[in-house]
Amino acid sequence: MSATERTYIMIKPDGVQRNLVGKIIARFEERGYKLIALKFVQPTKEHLEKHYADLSSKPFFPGLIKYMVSGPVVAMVWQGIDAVKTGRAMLGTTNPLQSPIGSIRGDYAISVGRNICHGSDSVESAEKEIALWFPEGVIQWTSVLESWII
Ligand code: RTP
Repeated sequence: MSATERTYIMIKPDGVQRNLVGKIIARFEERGYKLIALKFVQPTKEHLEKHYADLSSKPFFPGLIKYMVSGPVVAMVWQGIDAVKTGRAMLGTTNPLQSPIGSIRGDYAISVGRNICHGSDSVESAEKEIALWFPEGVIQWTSVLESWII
């Protein structure tokens, strides 16, 4: 387990349109994760087909792409201990109806086809997804908070 583990978290179009961006970001900040990168993106169909390539044979794939292309998403990288696994736990299960109360999907969603957020499912997936969504790289920065506290 590494303190520099990174995960890719994305607020899907329904999360943006339901004004849940601030609440979702707050959960990661409050849990103790460090925001590494964030941007608002209107993804193309081709980009989403790459992101969801593993699901291309699933019957829900065309509907998934249509949903994901329907509006802008918030693309983020979060860093901290066990970021991938804990990030997924914070999101909840794929189907919000089975997602525990207290998880993002369990608190804010009821439909598998409109489940608000995405989180990488492994460290390897996170690396691929971060490269796909942030080909420009991320800003390297260090907190100088301690020097502000006098
Ligand atoms: P995500 O990749 O979006 O974080 O979701 P996940 O790992 O929890 O679930 P995955 O199986 O990778 O499915 C990706 C997204 O496809 C939609 N989906 N629809 N209609 C259906 O039965 C169905 N199943 C999955 C969801 O939006 C899911 O998040």
